Amino acid sequence: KQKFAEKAAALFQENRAMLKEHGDKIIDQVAIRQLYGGMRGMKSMIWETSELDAYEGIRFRGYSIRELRKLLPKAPNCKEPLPEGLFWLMLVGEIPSQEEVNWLTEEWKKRGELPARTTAMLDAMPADTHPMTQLSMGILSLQNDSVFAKRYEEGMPKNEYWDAYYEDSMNLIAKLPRLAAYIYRRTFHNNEHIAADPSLDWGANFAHMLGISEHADFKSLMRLYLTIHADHEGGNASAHSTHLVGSTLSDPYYSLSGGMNALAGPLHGLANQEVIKWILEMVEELGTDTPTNEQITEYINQTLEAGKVIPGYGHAVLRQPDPRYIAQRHFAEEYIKDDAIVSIVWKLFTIVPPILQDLGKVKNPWPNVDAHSGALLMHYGLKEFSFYTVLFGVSRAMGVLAAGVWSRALGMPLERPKSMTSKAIKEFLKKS
Ligand code: FAM
Repeated sequence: KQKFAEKAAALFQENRAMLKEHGDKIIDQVAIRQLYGGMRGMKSMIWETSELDAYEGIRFRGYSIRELRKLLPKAPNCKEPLPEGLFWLMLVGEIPSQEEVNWLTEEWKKRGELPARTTAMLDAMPADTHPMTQLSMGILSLQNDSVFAKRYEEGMPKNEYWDAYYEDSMNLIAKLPRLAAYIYRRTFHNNEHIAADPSLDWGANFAHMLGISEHADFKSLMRLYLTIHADHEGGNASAHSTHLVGSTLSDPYYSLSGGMNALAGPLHGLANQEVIKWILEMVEELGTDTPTNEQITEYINQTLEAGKVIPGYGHAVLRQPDPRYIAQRHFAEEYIKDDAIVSIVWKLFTIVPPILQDLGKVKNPWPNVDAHSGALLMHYGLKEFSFYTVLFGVSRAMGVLAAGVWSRALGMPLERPKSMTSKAIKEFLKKS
């Protein structure tokens, strides 16, 4: 917190001076197409924690996923990074030492308990409530304890916003694995729960509480998964929703719940459930888990002819295979290369892109993060794919909340862009 405070105060002053001198410089232009086209590519916000390059993919504070898998501190006997380290990096801007990450692990353990009202509320919901609905509501049920909301009500001055936002974010991230594991066990395992193991780090403890496999490799997978899904710069729907809600000075609970509602859409985070559902339906329809290239091609064409998208392929910004896909592929190559579903995922990598390219309209024919994740989870026994987006959400919380702390520290105002009507566009065109 102290390290963050020093860095944030310095950047706040720097930005003030920079804006005084350069605030009126034009950094981008807006075409009418972008107003109708989901604001693609429009530079419109500040996001400190990560930046996306269309060809290289995501970089967290300048580090690629490949570099982070080497550089971030690790748990004993595990090759994958501890996600706690990525949170530290996003917040503080420096690769943490092992001691610093251990401190964060311990801190989240202390803050991890769920209040009884949250589990009581979840227990009162029909078991077939989608896990993402349960996650969003579970997060909101924690809002009673918001430090930010309480201190705001008591008259907190602006220069303390970040401090209260930080406390809430730390509390919320600490609780998310327990909340998510509770949702999983109540929905799919007769409401039989597994207590947290105080000897484990954040990601491994999550894996343990899910109760699927005590295999060390599954814990490694969870650490990798929670690291690579954390952030994808500010414009993606879950990040931008969290950012927008937070800009009204709603506290982190309201903000993250909003972000999770955006993640729950099939064009965004829900794509991970859609991918595996689509693959399993293919296996069932063809009656084999070793389909030929011709059979897969036929199935892809059927999907497209039905007017549907191929889940896990395409991206609003990326124009190359997603490095988050590649990281998961490397994991699969090392640990589970003979898995039948993984083999289908790899075949799709060669078959889907030329087909999408031939459509002539798809800007990125390559796989995104969601094309691979389900096959890995299935292998270790996490087969209930309607839960997959919750895993994405637990990870995404780290990025969007770290960014939220920065937004409060930098004094970001209420977000309020300008909208236009089609009539106004016509009038503009008449005049131009
Ligand atoms: N399969 C079939 N058609 C696709 C496609 C795909 N995978 N990806 C794009 N297209 C179509 C798209 O529907 C649009 O068609 P229309 O003009 O007829 O509406 C056209 O190609 C141009 O789209 P684009 O400019 O290439 O993509 P967008 O920036 O509009 O959309 C995605 C990006 C991700 C929504 C889109 O590629 C898609 O629907 N992919 C499948 C769903 C998916 O995997 N989402 C997860 C994205 C992931 F990274 C995440 O957020 N977790």
